[in-house]
Amino acid sequence: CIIFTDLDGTLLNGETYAYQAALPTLAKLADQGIPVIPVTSKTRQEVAQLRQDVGLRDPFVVENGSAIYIPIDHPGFALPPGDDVDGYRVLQLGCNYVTARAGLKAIAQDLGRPLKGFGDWTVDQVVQLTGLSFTEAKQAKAREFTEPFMTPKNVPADQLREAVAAMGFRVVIGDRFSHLIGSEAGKGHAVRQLVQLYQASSPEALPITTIGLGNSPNDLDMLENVDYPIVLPSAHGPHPQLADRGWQVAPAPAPEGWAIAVETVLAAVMA
Ligand code: 2M8
Repeated sequence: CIIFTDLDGTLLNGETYAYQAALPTLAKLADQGIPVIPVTSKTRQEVAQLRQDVGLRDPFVVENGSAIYIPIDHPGFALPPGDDVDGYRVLQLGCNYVTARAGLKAIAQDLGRPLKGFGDWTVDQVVQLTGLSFTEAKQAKAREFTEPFMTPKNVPADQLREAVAAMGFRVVIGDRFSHLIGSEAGKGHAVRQLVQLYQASSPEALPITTIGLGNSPNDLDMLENVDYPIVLPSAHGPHPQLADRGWQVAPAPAPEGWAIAVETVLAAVMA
């Protein structure tokens, strides 16, 4: 069994980024050897910090499925070929950050609107916009692949999507930020690749059960690629685009709802 999880609003509280209520469940999963794989729009530096804080040791997926980072001492499966960076084997799926930045400028020009992203803002401005601490905001600005930018209020979503596609990128449109992503990147693509790696190393090719947890439309293609998709609600309920799929909805927002939902689904899977 493998758990794939989004972070903001899913494992971490959407407003405060708190995760403490999930720690006992995370400790149990570690004891049982069940991998917990973050699949997030956050950067490698942000995820590395979180892994250290909560004691995760498994691979992780950064910047909306732009890259898979596998610790090179990871025992779960044989390392696939690739480059090593800072103790990780890196499987890059998306474009580089310089390409995303150039793409954002070109899209802004095409739309005739200024589009401002993390690369345009100081650390203090990112603190203001996100509520992250100074150190966390610095880690969020250390982007390698994608550019989060302020969602333009006066551009219809379809027009933004068209302009982005015309420049050869993908976009995940959020209420506050949208993310400009390389066309080959995606949470679903990364999840499929990781499942294949685990599956290839599974004794007697036993089928691996996958659980996925997410809270927003950018988690859709991750949730579509797991056996047990679970939707985390906010205080106002589940996101409308995830609510009508017939997927299980956690009984509370993150992090409490994450812990309850994981314990419940595991009891069912293991039974
Ligand atoms: C951005 O991501 C969130 C969703 O996770 C968003 O789009 O609102 C990213 O820049 C991420 O790196 C950062 O940690 C987060 C902070 O709220 O914002």
